[in-house]
Amino acid sequence: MKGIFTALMCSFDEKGQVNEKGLREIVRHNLDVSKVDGLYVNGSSGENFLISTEQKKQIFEIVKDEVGDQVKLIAQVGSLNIDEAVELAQFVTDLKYDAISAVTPFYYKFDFAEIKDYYNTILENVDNQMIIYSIPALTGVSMDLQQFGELFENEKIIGVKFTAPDFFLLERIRHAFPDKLIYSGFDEMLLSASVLNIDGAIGSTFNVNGQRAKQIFEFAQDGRIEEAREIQKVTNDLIAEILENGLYQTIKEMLKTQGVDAGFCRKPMKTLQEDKVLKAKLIAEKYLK
Ligand code: HMN
Repeated sequence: MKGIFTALMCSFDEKGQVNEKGLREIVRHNLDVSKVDGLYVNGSSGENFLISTEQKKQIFEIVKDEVGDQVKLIAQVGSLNIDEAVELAQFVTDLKYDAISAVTPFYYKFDFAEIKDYYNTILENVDNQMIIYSIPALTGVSMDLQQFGELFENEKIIGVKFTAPDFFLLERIRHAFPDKLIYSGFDEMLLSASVLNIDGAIGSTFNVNGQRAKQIFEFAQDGRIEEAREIQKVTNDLIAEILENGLYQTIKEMLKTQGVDAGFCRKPMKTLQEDKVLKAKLIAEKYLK
C-alpha cells in the first residue's frame, strides 16, 4: 500500500453523466504512462461530492474492471449520510478494493466523539481497512495528535491521508505511530513530506505529473535530496500554472492533449473559456513529454 497514488479524475460528458470510455482512458494513462503505484477513487479530484450514489458505484465498478489487480485501489466512501458511507464501503469491499478511505464528516460542527463514532460505525459494518482522509482547508475539521491516536486505536484504521501544510503535526504523527501509513496530500509539498518519512502520497496532479511525483518520492527515500529538489521545483512551476488556470479543469484539458478523453467537470464547476483551454494546452506543451 506504499507509494504514489493518483487521486483519480473522472470524465463526465456535457450533461454530467459518467463517460465510461473516458474514465477508462484516464485510468490507463495513469497505469501505462505515469506508472503510479495505485489509484484513490472518488476523492475530491473525482468530484465525489457532486455526484449520486449510483454514479459513485458506477465509477468504482469501471475502475476496478479496468485495473483488475494491476495496482492498489483505495475507495473514498466518506459521506455526510452515514448510511451511504456504509453502503459504499460494503460495495467496494465486495469489489475487492484494497482499502477504503473516508473524509472527516464536515459542514455541521461535529465534535471529536461524533467523528470517532462515524469511523467506527463504518468499520463495524465492513471487513476492510480504513485510511482517514483529513483535509482541514476544505472540511474545517482539524484533529490533533491525541485525536489521531484515539482513531488509530481501531486496528482497522491503518493510516491517514494528510492534506495539510502542518509539518510539525505530520512529524509528530510519524514519530508516534511508526506502523500507520501516512500519505501526503499536497503535491506541491511532496518533497518536504517525504523527508519526514511518509509512506506515500495521494494527489490530483499525478494524473498528469505522476512520473515526476514518483521521482521526487523515490529520490527522497534514497537521500538524493538535491535531485528531488530540482524535480519538485519543476513540479511546483507546473502546479502554480495549473492552480492559476483552474485546477481540475486544467488537468482535464492537459489529459486531452495526451489523447485522453477526460471530458468536462460537473456543475457547479465551471467550463473553461477558450483562452484558458488554450493556456492549458500551452502548459501541457511546456511540461509534458
Ligand atoms: C482527492 O481527494 O482527490 C485528493 O487526494 C486531494 C488532494 O489532496 C488534492 N487536493 C485537492 O484537490 C483539494 C491535491 O492533490 C491538490 O489538488 C494539489 O496538491 C494542488 O494543490
